[in-house]
Amino acid sequence: MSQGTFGNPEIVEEELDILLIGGGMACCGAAYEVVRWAEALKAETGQELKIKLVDKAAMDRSGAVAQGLSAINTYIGPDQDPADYARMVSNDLMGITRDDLAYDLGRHVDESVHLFEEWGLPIWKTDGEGVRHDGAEAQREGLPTLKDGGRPVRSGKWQIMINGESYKWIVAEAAKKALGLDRVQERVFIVKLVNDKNDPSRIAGAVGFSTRENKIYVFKAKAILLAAGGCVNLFRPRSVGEGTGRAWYPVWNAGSTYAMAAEAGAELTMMENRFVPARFKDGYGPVGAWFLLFKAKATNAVGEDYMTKNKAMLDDYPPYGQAAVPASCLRNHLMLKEMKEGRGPIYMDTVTALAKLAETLSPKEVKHLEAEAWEDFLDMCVGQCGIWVGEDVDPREKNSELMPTEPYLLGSHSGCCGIWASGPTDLGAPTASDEEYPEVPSHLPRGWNWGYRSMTTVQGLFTAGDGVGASGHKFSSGSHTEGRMCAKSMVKYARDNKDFKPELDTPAAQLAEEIYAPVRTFLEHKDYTTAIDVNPNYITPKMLQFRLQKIMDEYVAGVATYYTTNEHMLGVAEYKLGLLKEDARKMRAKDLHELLRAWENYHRILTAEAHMKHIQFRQESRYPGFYYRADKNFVDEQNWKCFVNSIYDKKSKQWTVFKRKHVDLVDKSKLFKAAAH
Ligand code: SFD
Ligand code: AMP
Repeated sequence: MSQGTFGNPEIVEEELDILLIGGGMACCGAAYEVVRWAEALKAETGQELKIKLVDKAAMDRSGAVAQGLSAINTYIGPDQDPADYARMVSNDLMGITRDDLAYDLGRHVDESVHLFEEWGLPIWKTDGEGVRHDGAEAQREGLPTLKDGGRPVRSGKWQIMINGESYKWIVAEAAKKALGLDRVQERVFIVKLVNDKNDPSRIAGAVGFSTRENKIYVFKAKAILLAAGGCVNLFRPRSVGEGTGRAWYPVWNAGSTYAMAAEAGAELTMMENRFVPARFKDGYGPVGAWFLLFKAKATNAVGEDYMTKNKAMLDDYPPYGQAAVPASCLRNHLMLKEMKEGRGPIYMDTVTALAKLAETLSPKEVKHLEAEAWEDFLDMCVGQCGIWVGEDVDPREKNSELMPTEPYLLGSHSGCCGIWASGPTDLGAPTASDEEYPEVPSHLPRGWNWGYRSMTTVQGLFTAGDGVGASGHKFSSGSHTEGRMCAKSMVKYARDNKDFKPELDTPAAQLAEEIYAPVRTFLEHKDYTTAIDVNPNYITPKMLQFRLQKIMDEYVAGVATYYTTNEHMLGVAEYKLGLLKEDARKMRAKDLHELLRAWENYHRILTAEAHMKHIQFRQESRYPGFYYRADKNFVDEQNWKCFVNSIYDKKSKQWTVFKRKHVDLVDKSKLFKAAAH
């Protein structure tokens, strides 16, 4: 076999049954679970499945959990109901979520958390006397595991505290151990999915390249799980210049999930949604533990609690404003009023919170608490510690600034954009007639299930975690759970389609040429100038990314306009994105790293376009605090309490955007009866 050179890569072709794209929480869940179902299938029928996982990075530290986390944000526990969870998800996302998906997740997620603990993840515990122990101490003292009735330390209603610096290592280790290293291939970036030659509504494979060797990979597979995370850096980040590279969600989540699914013809949903987290300024440090565990309040510059002061603003958004816990976007909405009217900076009042806690705690406990505050950052956002050290912040003496960040697109955290996915069979009615499925309650909506849990509208293509739209608040544990669900249904799909032989709709050599186009562009033109970055024949991926970020920031409701846009600005964005797409074909790649950057940008552009189109289509401002359509600055329950979905046609390069009916499966009135104001 030839070795391949930069200009002439080796093409490696492989035939599989199941391909997992990504090595994050979702794919780790799938990798662990798939083996169990595949072995059962083999024992039952003798059918042996060829399975592979490819990750563009190294699984131990890839994806959003790379740096670690200090809380698992979704753990239901014995005292709560999955329906309560579905209610919370709906409320936080302004009423438009799929209750079937959230409920299903809620009833399975704890199993993933129990597995994490079994694999060694230290989980904080409350002992019989009500004393809190951090995870390491709880392990040392032999406190019972969650599975055996151990009580976690809740930072909030749904969140539990962990010692999570090595969270991803632990989860990846279990995934690799289950799958076996020969079925894991790291540092392979998947560029596109390939549809079946004989049936374009089916998936047949995926192509990518090695980020270390001159190799192109062409995979054929019956079933593919696409779980490559959300999308970061499509907007100009607040951190530029000396801060470039810092972001809240991982910069290596480049929209691959949404772009590749769209190009394969999968229906997307709620791509207008975004998440704008309020974070500790500059370091993007997490706030959840401060708000929920330490009971801190956020204030404006003169110490006023804007959630209390501006409470009446919530009345503009019935019924969501009346919920006991206002949605994340509404919390931002109240904060932004202070910033826009010149009463910034906004502060997290750490001083008062810690002083209050000290009133009831012993000095030893206070010391421990202080260590916890640092550890919250050390576990998942080390850069924030650098800022506290650099700026001489002692949280007992000095409050820290909060800031709403640039927008992020994701479906697993406090956002719900993503792919339209098939729900559970026993909750959402199948598309077939009621007579065929008499056991399925018929009051549930049709069209939310088409046979295989988590399959997209492209046959054989599955998604999980950030990929699944119209749900959200799954977080790390829920994404892992969705991956496990996918594994089970993919094995079923592979069994049901045993004789299907995928055929790629494009020859491997042509696909390879497409992937290496930025390399060709570079090699052809590099000698035209003496400065490698200055050349009229190509654009560097870095410059192209700046252009994308500028368009999105200034016209599609980025930080430049306090998250505000309108029909006219969106029109300009549409035009400029069109030009950018043309120029994207001239991206160069001077090495494999730039080839990665080039294709990441390509994925970002398509994701950005979907985001823009959906905002353009939805004639209201559903998420005040995340974005405002100044020309439609209201929530219109009558006409827009519906999903906005879209399909991209890769041939014509056109989007079709349309409404899908929304139905509440879980009674939401409970949320509002409990309203505190
Ligand atoms: O503080 C390709 N998250 C939190 N979850 C919690 O449970 N608790 C928390 O405390 C959380 N917080 C938090 C969180 C994330 C981040 C970044 C911070 C803080 C700073 C959220 C979870 O991490 C998140 O929900 C899940 O990780 C989502 O899982 P998944 O599998 O959907 O995405 P991933 O883990 O990012 O993995 C993506 C994988 O895809 C690979 N990849 N591979 C091949 N080809 C391509 N083209 C690819 N593109 C990407 C990646 O390498 C990766 O392996 S807090 O805010 O609340
Ligand atoms: P964060 O650190 O902001 O990502 O938050 C972690 C978890 O706490 C998520 O489940 C958030 O939805 C939740 N959370 C954060 N801040 C608040 C708040 N002020 N009120 C209620 N829930 C919050």
